[in-house]
Amino acid sequence: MRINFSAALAALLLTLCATAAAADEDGYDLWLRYRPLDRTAQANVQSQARSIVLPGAASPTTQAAVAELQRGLAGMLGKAPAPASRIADGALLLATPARLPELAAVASPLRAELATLGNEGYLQRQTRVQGHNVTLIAANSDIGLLYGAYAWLRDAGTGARLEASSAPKLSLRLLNHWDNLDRTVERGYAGQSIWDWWALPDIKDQRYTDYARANASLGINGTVLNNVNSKPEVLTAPFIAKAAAVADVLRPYGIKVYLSARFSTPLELKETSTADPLSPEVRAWWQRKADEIYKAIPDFGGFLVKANSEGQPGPQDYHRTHADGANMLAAAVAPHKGIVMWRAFVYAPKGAHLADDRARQAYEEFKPLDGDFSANVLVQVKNGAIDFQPREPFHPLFGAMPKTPLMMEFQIAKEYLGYSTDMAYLGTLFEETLESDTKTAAGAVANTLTGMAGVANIGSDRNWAGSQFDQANWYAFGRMAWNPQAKARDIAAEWAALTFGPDKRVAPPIVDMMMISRETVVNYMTPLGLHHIMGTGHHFGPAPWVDNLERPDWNPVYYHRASRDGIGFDRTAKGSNALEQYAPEIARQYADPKTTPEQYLLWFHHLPWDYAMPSGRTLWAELLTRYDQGLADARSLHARWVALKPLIDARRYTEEEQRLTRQVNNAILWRDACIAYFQSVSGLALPPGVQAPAHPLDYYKSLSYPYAPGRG
Ligand code: GCV
Repeated sequence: MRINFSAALAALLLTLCATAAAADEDGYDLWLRYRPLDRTAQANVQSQARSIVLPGAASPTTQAAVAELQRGLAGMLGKAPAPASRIADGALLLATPARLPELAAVASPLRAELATLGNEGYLQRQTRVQGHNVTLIAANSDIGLLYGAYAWLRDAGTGARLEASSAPKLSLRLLNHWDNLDRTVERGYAGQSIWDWWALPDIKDQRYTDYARANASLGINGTVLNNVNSKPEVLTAPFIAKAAAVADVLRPYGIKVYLSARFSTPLELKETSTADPLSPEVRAWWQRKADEIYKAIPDFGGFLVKANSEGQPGPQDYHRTHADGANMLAAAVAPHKGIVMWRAFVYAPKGAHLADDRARQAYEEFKPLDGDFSANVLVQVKNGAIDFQPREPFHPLFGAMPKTPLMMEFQIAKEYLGYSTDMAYLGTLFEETLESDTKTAAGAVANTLTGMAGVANIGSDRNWAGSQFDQANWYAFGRMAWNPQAKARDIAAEWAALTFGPDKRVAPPIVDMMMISRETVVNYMTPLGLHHIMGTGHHFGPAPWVDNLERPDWNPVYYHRASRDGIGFDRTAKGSNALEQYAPEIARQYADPKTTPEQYLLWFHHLPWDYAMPSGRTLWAELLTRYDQGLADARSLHARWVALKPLIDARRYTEEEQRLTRQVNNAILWRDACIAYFQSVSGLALPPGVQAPAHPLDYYKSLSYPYAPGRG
């Protein structure tokens, strides 16, 4: 027998490569995996980074940049260049005008370009410096260099062309942790809080540094450490020391620490006799407290406040306005250049007169205060007027408060979208909201945004986010906070290549899965503009029948209003008229069901079951079609993943396969329970071909989940 040795060797190498590519991963490295590149890419990257040169003295931030470049190059090339002090051909040169005076020279062609990039932007260029061909990462500050280093590594890892230059479009790019001091996480589905308050300040987990690296790689520049449902203790000396220890770790990475403040803190700590924001005693207390915090954390970002909402205390308890409350805190932090982010997520307190429509309340309370807030106050507004639903039209406050800086708040944790079990890539949700302004001449969203906040999905799970695919939501939030005009598909492509490798057989099909995943969830949970029909309290699973909670607006029946005559919430002039809160162009368009986008139909209209849909089906038949579509797409997500099995490491493959199987079951549950319920209300037969629910309605009503995760 003749053996073809070269063919055998090639086959062996292929097998070895496939095995190496499929080595198990646990997801801890996130998108900063830095796995070996193929030889062509290696040669290309190596030619740009034969040495790493940083003129001038190192700072903690440049040390982080150089260390990350070395880590990345060691992973991708197998060997990292040592830092060098001399510029030579092939150097990767990190420079600011202060570090390399020729960048500041009038004759420098880069001077004008750098001037447009602000403090945090960066540019990358193949150029000649001091007679040598170099790859230059230039910025106006060390933090710009760090961002530039991460961008260069991202491009190297995905094979992307170097971005010429980039600067953040929003100045505040924050994570909001809903983490409690006992390490539980409200609406957290990824284990305990990463902040080990008990062990701090002495023990600073390595995870804090890796958290800082991951966030800096996206350009996130602030983090609120604790839950908006805050406790007074977080502002006592021991906790200030703990927060200071975290701040020390995050500082080199350009991330400021903020705290959620409970409005009644001084009163509850028994250090004042009231929490009235106009009381001199209270104002003096907050001033002293701010001074104390800034002594420990000189670059403390400021306070996030949830007031007069869901039982939280606030200025209205003293017949003061949100502006009175926010401005009192703002005065305390202003001397230190701190800010206050005052949340607009409010709805009528218990016992008070309930607005006809909960969706109206934030606008009603805040719009009249436009112009009353101090300069260092931002009003933080959820993306939609109800509460992080699988789909909501954008919040009418965007565009309505021209004199007030607004921050948009998204929820990265998927409280209403199947936790960390169901795959739902939120890039498409963020994009849909952020591009809303292109649909209205009044320019609703982008014009008024000055920052973005994302309720974090991070926890102590090894993979950080509860599932591999939930990492993509953290990633997409960060990339869109840097550039709200970025496209969800581009971001998914970047993430998939960094997370699963650039193999064309892997990343593109994963991107296609991600891009349909959130619509899939919308279809099997709340199609056609339905909303808030989830289980009570935990918000898991369907419960459209719930009608007995103490507040009307906690009940799903309040939101879907289904009866014999039809379904949907009439928010036109005939109903709650929440539409009047939108720009006139939007209000006009959405006033007529024929011109309302189908995805918002039942959000704004109550329509008869036989209403004729553009598809030619009745509304009833369309609703059933959407539920079936959701289930079919959930099955398709699973099948597509199974097809990728040979190309994905066994550990991550199995983790996701189990989740997608469960997602199919969740989709069946949602579809069947909602169809059973809406049929019981409409009294209509299922059209031929539509499969009847597996169980009678009472079965679905009997299901309960007392131990569902995520409660605060
Ligand atoms: C932090 C929803 C959530 C609550 C959350 C609240 C908020 O109601 O269910 O858990 O509380 O939003 O955003 O303040």
